[in-house]
Amino acid sequence: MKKYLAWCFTVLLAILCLGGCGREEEEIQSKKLHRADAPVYDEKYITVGFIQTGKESDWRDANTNDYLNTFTEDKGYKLVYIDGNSDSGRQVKAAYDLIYQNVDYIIIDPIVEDGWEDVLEFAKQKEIPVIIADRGVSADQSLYKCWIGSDFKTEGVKAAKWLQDYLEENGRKDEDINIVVLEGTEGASAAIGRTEGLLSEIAKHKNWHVLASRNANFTQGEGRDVMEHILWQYKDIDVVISENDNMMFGAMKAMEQAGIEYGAGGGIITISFDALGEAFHMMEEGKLMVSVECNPLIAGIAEKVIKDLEKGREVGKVQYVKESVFTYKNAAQHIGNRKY
Ligand code: GYE
Repeated sequence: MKKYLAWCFTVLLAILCLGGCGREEEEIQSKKLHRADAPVYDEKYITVGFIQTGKESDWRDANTNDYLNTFTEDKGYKLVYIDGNSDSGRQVKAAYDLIYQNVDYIIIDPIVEDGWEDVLEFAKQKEIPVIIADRGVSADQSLYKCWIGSDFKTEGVKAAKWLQDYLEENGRKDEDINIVVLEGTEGASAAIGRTEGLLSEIAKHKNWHVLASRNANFTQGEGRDVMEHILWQYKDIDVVISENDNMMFGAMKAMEQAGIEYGAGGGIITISFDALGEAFHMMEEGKLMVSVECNPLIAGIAEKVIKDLEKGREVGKVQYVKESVFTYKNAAQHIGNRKY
């Protein structure tokens, strides 16, 4: 009898263990591979999925290169780079794919703020940490580890404050000032914040008037097209504020074509954002009068976050990058030591 009981106990234990191990195995599988074609990443690397917005600007290229140079195999990373192709739906789908592939971390530069809740919820369920970088998302902060990027509203305020100082210095404080704004992609936090900052300051000046504020999608081509239309419509423009350098380069082409003067030498006052290489040349030439810096070097901070998370440390929820303001007066002095 004793022998029989011992036998029964052993069998029961084996069944329980098998059931338990099976469930565990199932769980691992469901976490690992939801699709037959999902790649299996080498465990010796930390696999980082990076979903970029696209290739809309020089800023974006600098930002992409920064990720490619930071998350390298010799430092122990496998970077899965995905080009969002300026399509927010494609970005969300890519996030699902990365979750199914069970990468270790996901970094997203979201094109627009909205539409991320479900996929972030899913990543959280699957315990894949997500870092939001550059532009933000409207989803609840509990759905991602942290956000790293620029204070876009402050950038907008800085641009308007520069204009105020410039007009004062040039005895134009009380003149009526007609402003044109070229906005970045609709729904993108870089555009939302900059517009908000600009408008909050513009509203403080009764003699400043916004003639037109139009979306040109952060691209040079659209900057040129939109500016062409604006120039047909309005003759008395004092200031063009472009929410990035590339749209301003396009707008400059449109002004040149229309024979309209702009820049430090006289004519339309030119203000933009980013302050990347080409903008410095334009400022040196006096074509661009000011560029509010937007720092694209975010990957190093993202890497630090990942290192901290690997060690089980807490990370700051909101992390701003450092940035400054450059003008046609000081560009020459800084151009030599610019990293982007
Ligand atoms: O200013 C612009 C770009 O999100 C900060 O996006 C970024 C903006 C940048 O394409 O040039």
